[in-house]
Amino acid sequence: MSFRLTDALIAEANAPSAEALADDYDHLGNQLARRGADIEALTRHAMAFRVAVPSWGFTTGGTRFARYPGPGEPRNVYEKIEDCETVNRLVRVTPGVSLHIPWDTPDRPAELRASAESRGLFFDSTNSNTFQDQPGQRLSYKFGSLSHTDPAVRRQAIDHNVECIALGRQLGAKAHTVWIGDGSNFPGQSHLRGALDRYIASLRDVCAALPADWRLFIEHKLYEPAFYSTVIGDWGTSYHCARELGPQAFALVDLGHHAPTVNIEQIVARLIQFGKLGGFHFNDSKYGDDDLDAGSINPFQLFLVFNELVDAQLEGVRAFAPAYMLDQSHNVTDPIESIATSAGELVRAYLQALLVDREALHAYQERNDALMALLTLKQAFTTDVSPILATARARSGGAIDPVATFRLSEYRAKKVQERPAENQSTAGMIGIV
Ligand code: RM4
Ligand code: MN
Ligand code: MN
Repeated sequence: MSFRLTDALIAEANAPSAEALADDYDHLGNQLARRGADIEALTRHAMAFRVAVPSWGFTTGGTRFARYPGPGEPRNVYEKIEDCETVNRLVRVTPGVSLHIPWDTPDRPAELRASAESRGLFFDSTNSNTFQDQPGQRLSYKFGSLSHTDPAVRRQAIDHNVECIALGRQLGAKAHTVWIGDGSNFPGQSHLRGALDRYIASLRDVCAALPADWRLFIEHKLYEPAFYSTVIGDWGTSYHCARELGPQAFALVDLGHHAPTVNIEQIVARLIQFGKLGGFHFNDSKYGDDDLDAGSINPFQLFLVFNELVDAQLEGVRAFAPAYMLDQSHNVTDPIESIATSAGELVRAYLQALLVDREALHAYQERNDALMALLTLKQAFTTDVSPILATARARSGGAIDPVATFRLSEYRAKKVQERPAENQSTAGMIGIV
């Protein structure tokens, strides 16, 4: 039997801090009541929040240069599901799992689904990979995939996406995410309009394989691996494709996929307004697609994104059900600790956004009182909602302090015993064939 984080262990870890938490919660409740906010309603919102975890985030990610695998890391998708359960048991808001194919293709899908369900988890989406060649692959993606000049390569990439959807159906998923690395490295290398035409034509074939209750998410990214032009490089292109492809296609915003100065919350607002916001890959970024932990670099930006989401939610904007997913790469931390913490940072930003006095903000906007509008946002952003986060977790059976509880459990040390290292590559992406 493999080691699991039990309710008893979590309760034991919670016990010593329960009284102090109750005090802090009461104090915050009184403070918020003076502002007209109901702490119990906020706690219910925190308990109802959901974000999916990425299967590919449970092993050390590495950089282009090296990967330093941690001891006791999962060696396959079945062991990754154990770690997903552990995160969800700690934080109780992450029952959904996104799968990367073929990195995490199960050889026994029915067994994987049953294992996930027995742990209170489900598969929310599949992600395709046509940005690498796999061993034995017939045609290469060196010069692109869905937008390749050669129809045979495009067909191979389409077939891969269709296979991802078929697998997702077996696993009970309801969405498929497409990110491609297609683009060019030199001016003149690629016909810019032609490449986009070919991409859209390919995705039409992928869409034709989508079950009626599925959504297709199109993920844009500014650059990398292509360094001169990228076919789906910005939200405008993604939005155009989503419109072309019809009602099941949406744009997905990965927070790390924009130039450092771009106003991401405005992109979110635009996509909401146009009915094409599909969801998010949450992470944080200092320079580019850094895949750092959500809220670790720019928590104010994360809050401003949630401010747009809450604003739209309260207004009941049409076609508004964005999927929340984490997409991070953990190089120097334990992936379980990072993912659990990041999930908490999203709930934090969500609660802060719920605390915005929208009536006051609206009035200041109408009067063009820029300073008071900012201060209204800042009042919400600077409220320490930690006691709500901890209380929501504890009431759901989770940990008051997820990282401390995880460490106390010695989960990783137990997994070192259970998961003796195989021939793990320590090469970074540069070393991957
Ligand atoms: C890409 C993009 C995709 C992710 C891959 C691993 O930059 O963010 O969502 O699946 O990386
Ligand atoms: Mn992503
Ligand atoms: Mn990325």
